[in-house]
Amino acid sequence: MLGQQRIFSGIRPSGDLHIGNYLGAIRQWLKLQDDHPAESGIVFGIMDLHAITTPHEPEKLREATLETSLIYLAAGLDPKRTTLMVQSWVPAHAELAWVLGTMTPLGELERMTQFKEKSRALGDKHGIMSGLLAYPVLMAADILLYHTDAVPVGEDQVQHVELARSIAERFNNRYGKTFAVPAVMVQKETARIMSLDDPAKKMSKSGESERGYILLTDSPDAISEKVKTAVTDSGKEIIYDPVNKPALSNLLVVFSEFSGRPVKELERDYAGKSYVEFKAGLAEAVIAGLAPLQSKFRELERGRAGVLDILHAGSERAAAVAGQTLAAVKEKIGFLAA
Ligand code: AQP
Repeated sequence: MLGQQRIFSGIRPSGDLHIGNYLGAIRQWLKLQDDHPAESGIVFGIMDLHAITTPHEPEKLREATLETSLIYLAAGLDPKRTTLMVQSWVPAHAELAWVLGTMTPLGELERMTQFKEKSRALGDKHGIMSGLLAYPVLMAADILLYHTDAVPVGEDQVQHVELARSIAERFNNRYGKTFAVPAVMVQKETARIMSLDDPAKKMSKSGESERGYILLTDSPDAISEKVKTAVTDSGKEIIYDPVNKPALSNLLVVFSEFSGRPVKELERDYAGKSYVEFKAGLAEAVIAGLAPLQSKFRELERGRAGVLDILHAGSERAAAVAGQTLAAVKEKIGFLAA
């Protein structure tokens, strides 16, 4: 029953946002905002507690938190229709995560693909902290606090939403119905935008090379340059074939999403043309597609105080709902009322 669903999602401010975050998450959120009445309860967070689960610099985190909120607004999220909040401003997230962590078997967390990938990447250099392992428990708390029905995410987060479902079911079975069991919501076509310099890896903020991602704030020149150097596959044909032409297929998806033209139509238009011509068209589409967001972003950057007001108001609204859920949880697990 669309139109009545409670929605929650968020992004961790671990760096500048890229077109994978935009196509996989934010664009889905905009559609949901349009399809739902304001009172249905849509919450989008800036997940700073999650950002400190990997190495970070304090000043950069503060800056990225503000920048992420500017991107939310510049992309078109409307604080009158959705609740925009900062995770660390609503202490119920950390409190509920502690409770849920006491009911989540270690083995379930160790099985998480993102934990395995990120701990491999951090390796011996930084060490692996328990917060990284507990990340999905905190994410479950984020989701369950708002009685969320659906969580719109990219593919890499699906496993975490599934874990949130089992944590909710476990709690409900033990203590009686307390949480809604959230459904995962994925936009199939854009669920996994791949890196421009390695189509086997997803585009990522913490990707090794800057050439792998296009930032939402990249200049037209930077976008053209990154598209120009994006890897392609052998052969000359411009066709969508994810198995044999993974790099080109990824570029076709990005092209289609930014131009609004179906992949089939692009294949027809570029039949017999070169990769150089194709890439020129792609760069143009991405530049034009991001232009409205970028100009709004520059305008918002000049009035940062207003943005803080929006975040304070949103976080206060979020805290009221989250506080009620947490109070019910505390009562059920047997904490003495304060
Ligand atoms: N490449 C992607 N394609 C589609 N969706 C993506 N998302 C991330 N990368 C892609 C989706 O964006 C939302 C926010 O993600 P996040 O920042 O909270 O965490 P992440 O998934 O770990 O994103 P990054 O960019 O890879 O960040 P780092 O490098 O810091 O870990 C989520 O809905 C995610 O699925």
